Parts: sequence; structure tokens; C-alpha cells
Amino acid sequence: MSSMKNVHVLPFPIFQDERGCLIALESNKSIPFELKRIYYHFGNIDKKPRGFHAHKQLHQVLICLNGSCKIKVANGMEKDEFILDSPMKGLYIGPMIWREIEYGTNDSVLLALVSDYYDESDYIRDYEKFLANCKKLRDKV
Ligand code: T46
Repeated sequence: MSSMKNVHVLPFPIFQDERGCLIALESNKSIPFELKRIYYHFGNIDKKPRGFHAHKQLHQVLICLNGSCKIKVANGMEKDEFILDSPMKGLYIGPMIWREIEYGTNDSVLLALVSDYYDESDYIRDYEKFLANCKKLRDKV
């Protein structure tokens, strides 16, 4: 369990019977925000890392539906990492968290449930800028 604010694992309730498993996720309930967008990563044959940015406002839940992914996170002070290797859990990542994604297998499918529409101006894609913004926020409080 991470102590980092704005990052935590969400274990999902599962309905399992002889037909297999079903997980149902709802906005503002199992997903801790109003859902506006979904996207997914797949077909990463060479397992090239993705991410390398933070979001100013966006909330996301990442779920690995197939294969496995390592999610590395940083908040400007601490770093942590999580393995997602089951559709039975998600990783919540809130605003101002740098994320880098490594793929354990080339058939990994990573689903993202997202709190807002795509907006490039919400991204911080430069790590030095990210660190400077984190410091500004810390100095404010
Ligand atoms: C994140 C990590 C985990 C769109 O047009 N709409 C979208 O909703 C998204 C997510 C992307 N795009 C376009 C923008 C780029 O031209 O798709 C292209 C690839 O996006 P990006 O380089 O941002 O992909 P990742 O894998 O580095 O980052 C994505 C998400 O953008 C990001 O929010 O947290 O996955």
C-alpha cells in the first residue's frame, strides 16, 4: 500500500460463478470520480514504455485487463511502483503524479478510466517542469 497521496490500489468486488467472473465499475462509487472517457493501450509488441508525464487536474484508474504492467509513479518527493497483473484491481492516479508504464508482456492490455475529455494542456510532459510545479505547490502550503 502506497503512502503517496493521490495514488492507491483499488480492489474491485468480483462476481464469480461457473461462467467465469464479472466486475462492474460505477462512477463515483468503485471509481472515485465522474467518468468521462476511456482509452486503452494494446499491441505493444516491443514492450516500449509509455507515459512519462503528469496531469494537472485529471483523475484516472488504470486496469491491466491482460498481461502485466509496472506503473512507476513520483510526486516530486517520493517514488513508488505498482504491478498491475489482474483485472481484479485498479490503480487510482490523481493530479500531479508523474507516471511511467513498463509492459511485462507484449500482449498486455491497459485500460484507463478517466475523469475528463482529452486536453493536451492538462499534460506536463517535461520532468524538470513537473518537479518545479511540485515545488511551487509545496511552497504555497
Ligand atoms: C496517461 C497514460 C497512462 C488522444 O487523442 N486522446 C486520448 O484520449 C489519449 C489518451 C491520447 N490521444 C492521442 C494523443 C497522442 O497523439 O494519442 C496519442 C498518444 O498519447 P500519449 O502519448 O499521451 O500516450 P501515453 O501512453 O504516453 O499516455 C496515455 C495518456 O495520454 C495519459 O493520460 O496517463 O496513457
